[in-house]
Amino acid sequence: MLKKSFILSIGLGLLLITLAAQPVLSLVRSRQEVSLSNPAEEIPVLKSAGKKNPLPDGSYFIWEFNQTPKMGTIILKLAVHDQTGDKVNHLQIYGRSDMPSMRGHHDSGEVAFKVNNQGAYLLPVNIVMPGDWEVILTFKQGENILYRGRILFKV
Ligand SMILES: [Cu+2]
Repeated sequence: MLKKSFILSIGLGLLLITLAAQPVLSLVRSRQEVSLSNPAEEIPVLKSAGKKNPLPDGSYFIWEFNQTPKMGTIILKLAVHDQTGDKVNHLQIYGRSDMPSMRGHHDSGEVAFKVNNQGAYLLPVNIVMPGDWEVILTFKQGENILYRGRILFKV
């Protein structure tokens, strides 16, 4: 009789420990998810120059440089097309250039592309050192970030 209630109380104790551990486990899990969404490594690498890069709403954009990247100022050019292929320029697009191997040393900060009279988005990129470079693109509609992607290239 005594043995039975002893086993019962152990069982109850284990149950309580399991229940108490639950909120801690879910807390740990949610913290990991938050920290994973931060690093720049998470931003997808875009398809190469001249190829269609899809946006979440079914439209797409194509990027290219005005010349083979070299020391000095080169121009990054984007063409955004809607689902039917027409050129559009209602989005705000920002570019941020830097060298991934020495992040922060040549960081341009977020710079807005300017739309020219042919509806193309243009951004000057200053190449100050040979090596691997990136431009991180951010597409915004109002305050909402629609899309982020990065261009990798070598000088
Ligand atoms: Cu550098």
